[in-house]
Amino acid sequence: MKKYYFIIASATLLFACASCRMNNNKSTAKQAEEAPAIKAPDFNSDSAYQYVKAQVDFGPRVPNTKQHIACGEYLAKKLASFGANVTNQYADLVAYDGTILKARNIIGSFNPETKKRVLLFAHWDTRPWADNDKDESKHHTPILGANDGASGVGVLLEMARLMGKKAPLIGVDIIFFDAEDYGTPEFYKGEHKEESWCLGTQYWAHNPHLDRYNARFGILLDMVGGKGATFYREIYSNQFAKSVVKKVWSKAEALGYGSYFINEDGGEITDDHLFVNRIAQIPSIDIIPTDRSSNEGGFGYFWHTVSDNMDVIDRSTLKAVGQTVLEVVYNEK
Ligand code: AHN
Ligand code: ZN
Repeated sequence: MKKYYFIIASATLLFACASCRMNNNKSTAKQAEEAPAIKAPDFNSDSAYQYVKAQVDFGPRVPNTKQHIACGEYLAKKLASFGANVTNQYADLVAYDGTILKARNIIGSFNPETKKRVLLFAHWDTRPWADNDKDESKHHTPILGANDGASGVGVLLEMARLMGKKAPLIGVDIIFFDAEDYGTPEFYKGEHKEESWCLGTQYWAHNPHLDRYNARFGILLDMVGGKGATFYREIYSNQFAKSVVKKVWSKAEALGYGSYFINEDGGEITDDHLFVNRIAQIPSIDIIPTDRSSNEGGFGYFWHTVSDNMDVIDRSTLKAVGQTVLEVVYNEK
């Protein structure tokens, strides 16, 4: 008799436990979708700003110059100091005019053993010509590229610093691509091909640093430091990676950065993400500004001009982009 009681009692207990667990699962399912896998760290915009400035302090980072070599060393050392697994990809790439560019893609990996990965990228080279400057005499002057080059890299370095202190659940690969901005200059009379841009990215997409490399998605940060920048949903990003656009723009909105990330379509931009999409077939988006204040549209009045210096960089924009992308990454599991 005693034994039966015991069996019934434990069966009841078991059942209660199971249903209780089921209830728990049900009630937390929705929260789990929204709650981050782990809490994202706080993006420090002063730190990011310093990483932008450190690059600009080298001077223009044009391929085949000593400033470019020195900055490449700095970037690889920085990633390593944050605990990333660093791979360098050196390549001789052919520019629109036949110039051979001694290029270096720099890859920093966190959680390298994990198959679940996210790819974050930016270009680190700067344009050899201020060919969009109002002053024609400046058209052959190399730009400092505080926004166009250093800003995306600066934001990713700050993210790398934070990931080194507390890793996200998934693996993250940060790639600093070279030779993005050696695309055919405006003043060139010959043919203008879109493949003259993003040479480092095209090389990597054909020759990834790891055999059969893959990632869930990719995010490109291009010119993410401009004062009052507005990021519209770029067309190729919509075409290749609509769900990623949604993920990022709705995260920005939820964090209160809706005045930076505008929930409207922008233009169609030939940029590093296009080749990651087309060649490597990793669904990737571009966070890139559209300046609707000027009638020209474009990426801001300082784009490809000698004015692209530290004066155009705003910590608040770095923060909006950095915190948004951080939260997206830490939300992956
Ligand atoms: C073109 O101007 C064709 N694409 C913009 C890519 C770019 C240049 N991003 C930064 N500099
Ligand atoms: Zn550029």
